[in-house]
Amino acid sequence: MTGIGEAVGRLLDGLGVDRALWTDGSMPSVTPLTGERLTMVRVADAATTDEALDKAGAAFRSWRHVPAPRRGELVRLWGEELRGAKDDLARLVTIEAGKIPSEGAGEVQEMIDICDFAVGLSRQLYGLTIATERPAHRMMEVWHPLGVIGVISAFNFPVAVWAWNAALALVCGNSVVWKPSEKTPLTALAVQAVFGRALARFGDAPDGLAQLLIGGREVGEALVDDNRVALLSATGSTRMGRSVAPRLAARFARAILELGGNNGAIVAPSADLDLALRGVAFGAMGTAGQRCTTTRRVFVHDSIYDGFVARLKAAYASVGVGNPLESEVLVGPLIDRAAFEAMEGALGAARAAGGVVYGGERVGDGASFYVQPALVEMPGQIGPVLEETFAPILYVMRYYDLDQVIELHNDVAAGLSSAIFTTDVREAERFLAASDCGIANVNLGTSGAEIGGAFGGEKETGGGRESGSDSWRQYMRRATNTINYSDALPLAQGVSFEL
Ligand code: UN1
Repeated sequence: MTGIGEAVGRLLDGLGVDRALWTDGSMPSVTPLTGERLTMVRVADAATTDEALDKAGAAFRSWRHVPAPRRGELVRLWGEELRGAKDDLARLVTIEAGKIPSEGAGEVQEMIDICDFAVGLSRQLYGLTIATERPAHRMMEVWHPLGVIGVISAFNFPVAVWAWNAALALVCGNSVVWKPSEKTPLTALAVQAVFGRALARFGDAPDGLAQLLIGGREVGEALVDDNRVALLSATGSTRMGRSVAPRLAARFARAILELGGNNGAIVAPSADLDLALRGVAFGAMGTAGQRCTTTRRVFVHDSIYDGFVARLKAAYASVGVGNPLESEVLVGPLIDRAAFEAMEGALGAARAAGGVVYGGERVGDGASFYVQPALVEMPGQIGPVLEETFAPILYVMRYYDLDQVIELHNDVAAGLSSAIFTTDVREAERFLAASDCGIANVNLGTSGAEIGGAFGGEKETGGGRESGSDSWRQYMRRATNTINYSDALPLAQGVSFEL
């Protein structure tokens, strides 16, 4: 094992991950920091998956009867354990997903935050009491646990997205089966071990309450197609969503889809340009452009275009790119060769469509893929600008009129996140009223949402909502109960049916 391999071994041992799970398997674990293979991870086969779903069903049938505040206690302990393991988990996120240390730590913080949120929620699974038209009747809605929740997560948020789903699902009385990205099995094993510590302290949770299934496409497909899974929450590409959504619909399963984004920001003439520069730079270059919320398009008003874009180019030219374990950089590696090739392809298409590309060069060589983030001045919203390329490419376009640019902003297939930089309250409100995205911000970038809000987007982003606000309702089923406490039987809508 190499230096990184040994560091990973120490981290996994320290977190108490069973060595057999990550030393003698058949699926390679690779770090994008150097491109080297670290270990061979054990994968679930069809029989293991089948058994896991049976166990999850049994766990649900028991857990659903545990009072919700007591279920919250498990999540409270989980949050405590995560606090203790934060540094180690963050380092693993850096090693496996390539995030810079502060973003690795931020991702673990998202897990802690959603645990806190879910603990409070465990005492707030409220339903409504509704006025009835019949005398001496009471009508109310009650929320019940749903069943087994399947979670498919992506490499770029290898642990937080699982926690968003699992923390809510568990306080709502469900069991969880998780298939992480094939690119990030080690962080999955690590957070599962940390969850195991909370389970041990909790004491009497049913076996199989939250299970991890590492494996390839077939494991994900089993979760999609199996009737034992009541709700599937899947994060990934729109292409993946297109295949998953009809299959879930065919068996009337619930779906939370969090798919592609093609997020735009508008920089208006009155914008605080220092703030806008930082907001756009973090949104576009942060996480090496590999967030679903990454800023991919920026529309700059003609009156400030030249000055603002010159400053943006300078920021792009000077940003530190490299191995975040070795030096203080802001941009780590792309996840793999395919990501690099997709970036090259998009830049080629942009040039062919009349775009002028700054940056985008590969930094270093070998088995890892570091790139200088690319800023591309485009003559219009054409060609690759219309698609999400999961890499640090920012398409820059000039605009003249706010209404026109808002229309252009909305004229893409995805609808996840959006932003405007302006100090003009009318412009801000016009944008918020018109943006067709699930997230719309003023004077901050498109990425880096807090867990308290509902997270997700419209159109090809899939329509699902995770994390805060009332997203929890998706993990429960609602029953409307009407109780007649009279000795008469008045029928609704004035219907008469006298025997
Ligand atoms: C994702 O990229 O799938 O808003 C999730 C953000 C993060 C979550 C991103 N809190 O950028």
